[in-house]
Amino acid sequence: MSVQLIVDARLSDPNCRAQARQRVVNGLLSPLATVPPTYLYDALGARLFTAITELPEYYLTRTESALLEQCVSQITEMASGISSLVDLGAGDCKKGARLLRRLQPPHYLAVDVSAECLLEAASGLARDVPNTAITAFVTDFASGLRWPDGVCCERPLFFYPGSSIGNFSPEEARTLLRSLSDLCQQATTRGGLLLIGVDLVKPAHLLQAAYDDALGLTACFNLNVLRHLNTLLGADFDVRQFRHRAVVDTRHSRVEMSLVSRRHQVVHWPGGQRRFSEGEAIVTEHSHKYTREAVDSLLRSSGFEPRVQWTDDHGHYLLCLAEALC
Ligand code: AVJ
Repeated sequence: MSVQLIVDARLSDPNCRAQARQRVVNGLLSPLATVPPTYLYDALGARLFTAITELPEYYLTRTESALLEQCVSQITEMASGISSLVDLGAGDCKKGARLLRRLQPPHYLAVDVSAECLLEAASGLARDVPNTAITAFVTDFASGLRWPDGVCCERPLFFYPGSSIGNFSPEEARTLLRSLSDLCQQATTRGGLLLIGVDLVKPAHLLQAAYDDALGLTACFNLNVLRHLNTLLGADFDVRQFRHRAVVDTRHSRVEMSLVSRRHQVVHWPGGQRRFSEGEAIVTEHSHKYTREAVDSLLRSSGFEPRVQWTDDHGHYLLCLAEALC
């Protein structure tokens, strides 16, 4: 079966693009400068992140993948009646593929903001699962997912791995998850599922090492956002004049990643500029960490009932299968 590609019209609409650009500029101009973390993932950024997942310090990906291997049979059993596997932030579809081969559902919907490798990856899967219809859907689902035109997934299994949910504040996370449980309500046959991976609260030194690794890959990943902004906005960030910083903020239960100005400097782009004093930071990412209880209450307040939770022996990472409440 061939792969159907659907691109959300909002992504190519000039008005929407101008608005997105304006949001980036507003973030740079706000008193505490910020850049939305999605901009970390241009083509090079995505490769740098893949490299990070192979670092000994970055336990997240490895731990999640081992957990998934352990519980895939149980998941397959519990998700036997689903109509669609909805892979959120599918990227190269590697994680989704493992579930897909086991589940062999009637439909696979791979969703990502970047078309870059999505279509190719989704097409590559078509041979492995000949009885599954595959749709590649390019859209930004950060503030809520909507089905693409003409597609409605009757009884979906949402797959949201990688602790990507951690990039949102708890309130934003609730809004996103709520949009997923709402989609389950729309369906005529009830009983949508969510399989989500979440990084757990742990001693600060482990988080510090994971987000400021010895090789400096995370520093490259973080600094690369400035190159991306140069291309995107036509800005003149001098990458050498900023340094990577990762701070474990136990009060907010998150790691804050930022870029600190090494000296007083002015950065320009067409139509604007921003002055940075020495030591002033641009926040590029928050990575929220949850307790098991906090995951439960996040899910419950978003219209899901947690069914099974799996954690590794160290209690570093959590996979949870939850059911949408009707
Ligand atoms: C892909 C968002 C889960 O927060 O751990 C890796 C990204 N940032 N190193 C994370 C990331 C710094 C990652 N997520």
